[in-house]
Amino acid sequence: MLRYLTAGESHGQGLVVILEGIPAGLEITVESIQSEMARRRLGFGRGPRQRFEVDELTLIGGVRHGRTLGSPIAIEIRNTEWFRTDRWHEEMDPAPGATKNPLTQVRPGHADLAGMQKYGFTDARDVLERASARETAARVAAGAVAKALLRPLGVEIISHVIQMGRARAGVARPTPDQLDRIDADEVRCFDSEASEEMIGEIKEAAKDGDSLGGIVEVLGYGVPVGLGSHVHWDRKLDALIARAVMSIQAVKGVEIGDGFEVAGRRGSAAHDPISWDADAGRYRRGSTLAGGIEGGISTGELLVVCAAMKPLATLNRPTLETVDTATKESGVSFKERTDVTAVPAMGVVAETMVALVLAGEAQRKFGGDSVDEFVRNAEAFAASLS
Ligand code: EPS
Repeated sequence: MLRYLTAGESHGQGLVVILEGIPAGLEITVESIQSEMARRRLGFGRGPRQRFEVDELTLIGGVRHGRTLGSPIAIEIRNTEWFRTDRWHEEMDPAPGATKNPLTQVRPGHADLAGMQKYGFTDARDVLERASARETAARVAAGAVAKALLRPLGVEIISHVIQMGRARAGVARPTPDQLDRIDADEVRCFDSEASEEMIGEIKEAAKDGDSLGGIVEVLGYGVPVGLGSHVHWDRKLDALIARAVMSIQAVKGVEIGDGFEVAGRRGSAAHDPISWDADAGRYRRGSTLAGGIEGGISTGELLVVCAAMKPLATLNRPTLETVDTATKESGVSFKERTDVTAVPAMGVVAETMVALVLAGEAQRKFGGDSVDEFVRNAEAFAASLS
């Protein structure tokens, strides 16, 4: 079983992630994690932070001479702004003290108000620093390791933006060899015509000081048969993926396969037909309506997961009606540096969350203390299928 824990505030000294359950012998380098983290900073519509944030990371434990030891992997990601400027030193100082600028005009749609009530805070910064999507940088670092573990099984996980505001991409699905092309696109969209429309939408929203949400599709190629289980609710692969993806900041909807569309069809047209491919010696499904999961178990077909992100609740020109928690006077929410949209980055984070679930379930199914043992077990299981 794979476990991981992240710590750190958005404008503090940095983030830390500890990942336990990765077998020994997996090749990991700082550069391989860093290149995955750089993908998360992509995307037209991101704010100034992404231009100076470099995600400097240090492998603190669990890796020796470029290989995992089977022990917990600890990664530290320093925040550039903390180490290159003193802008946040006073505001985020861990030593005893108090802020001179409590944030009290709570932002609708953020964790601000509910978090202040729950934890008894009078300054929204006590909530927002941890609620911020900066934390996803640590998840992506862990996800880079999970992806590396899945690769010897032949699993590749990619994502692309299929909707940004009102602009919608066509239905074509990219394959793993086309990921570079997606990452080279300014909004990580596979459909170049739609990409232009999406950029237009972002520019219009930016002009108004507004924000945009959208939808990404995550595709898992080469997912082995048999991950997850039908036997209990908390072992179902679709449930585990839905929880993991829904946990991404600002994600409000998760869909497996054609989940919502299929609900309006008749049963006779809502399921993927099964056939036997004698040449390949395996079963095939004729479509991807179920998104590669039946009864909570992976079928070996393409894994399809969509995630819907709401428009960011911090606006460059705040207009959302709210109340000042100190005075109870109505007004608009406070202003905080922000992005116009983070949908392209969310795709990379969604890949990460799917990878972490699949790597955990693959470890549960195939076990192994070394990568060789893990792969050998997976291959033996695949060979036993008929
Ligand atoms: C974020 C607000 C912005 C984003 C940040 C997430 O940060 P700042 O307020 O420092 O400009 O850039 O995302 C990241 C720093 C990151 O690495 O993704 C928020 O409120 O969620």
